[in-house]
Amino acid sequence: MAREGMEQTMQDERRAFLGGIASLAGIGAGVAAPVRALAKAAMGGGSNAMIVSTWDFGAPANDAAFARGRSGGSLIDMVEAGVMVPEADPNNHSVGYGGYPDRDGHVTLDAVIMDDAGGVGAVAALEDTVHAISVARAVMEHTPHTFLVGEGATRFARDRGFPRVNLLTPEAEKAWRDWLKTQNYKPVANSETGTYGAGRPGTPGGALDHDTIGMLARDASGRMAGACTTSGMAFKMRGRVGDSPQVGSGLYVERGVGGATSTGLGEEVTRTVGTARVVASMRHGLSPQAACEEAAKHIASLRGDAIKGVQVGFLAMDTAGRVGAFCLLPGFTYAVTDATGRTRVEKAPSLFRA
Ligand code: SD4
Repeated sequence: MAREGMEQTMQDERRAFLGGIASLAGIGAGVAAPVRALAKAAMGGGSNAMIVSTWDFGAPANDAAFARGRSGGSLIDMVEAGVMVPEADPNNHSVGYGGYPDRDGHVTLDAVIMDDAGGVGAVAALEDTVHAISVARAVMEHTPHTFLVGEGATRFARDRGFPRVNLLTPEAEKAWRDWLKTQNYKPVANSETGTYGAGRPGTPGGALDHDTIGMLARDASGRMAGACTTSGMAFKMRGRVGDSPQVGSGLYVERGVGGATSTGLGEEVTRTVGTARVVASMRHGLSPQAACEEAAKHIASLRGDAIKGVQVGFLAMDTAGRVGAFCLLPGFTYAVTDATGRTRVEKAPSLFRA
């Protein structure tokens, strides 16, 4: 789809989404848990928020999130707006539109969004929809559930007015057809910072294999929210769900403590409920940095040789705005936006040298 077409689609989608919220707002008193969830989710945000997100391509996403806060958005509005940037980017081959498909040629998306007041929405194996994060938000705000998957998630997206979009771009289809010749599947560490867009080496954020954005936002009072979205591992088995949409694996946020998000080979995070572990360590007094290190070391001691060459990265922020990041292999980067809106990209320290 041409860029203009994508933009039009996104505008339509946003309108449909906002229309849904507006009609709910008219329902009045005596309603429904989903509407109460919406009220809770609207807390926090505004200017002077801090934002962190995974990988170099987190920088423009953070900027979008910060701008949404400046224009009066809540923390949930901010993290949604932020991760929508890579979701809509056809050059990012593993988040949203343009993501690499599964083995059977279907692009399937996983996403979760979470506030610190018990609000959670997630989707997995969602198809034909650009903004998985907005569908996850709709699950949180307009259903009594926390997680919809597969055909049900896709049908819910249609019912909520999210337009049907073919996510498989010609570039992604070509990569899949090339892969079919060998069908060699091996996750490659740090593919996220390799090439960005076919034939455009050297720009950050590309993914030949897998990549994800996880984002955490904290307002001046210490309230927090987070989002995580991905198309998961390229050429994965049909039906495979990674860590990203699972609360406690791809993302966890706890009021009064902080939040954490993960990236890398999802199976290694789900085995250990990695982000719930990071936040639990923070609750018990570890700094965000020490908590990320503890979780990565736990994976290493549990898995031994099985994680040779495997990347996992954790990124955490506490309610005081302290940030920590740690990974198994060198190469995991993350973007930090301070309360003035300045963004920098940092390299996380690693457990192993290579
Ligand atoms: C997954 N954790 O589906 C995701 C992929 C990822 O950076 O984060 N890549 O396993």
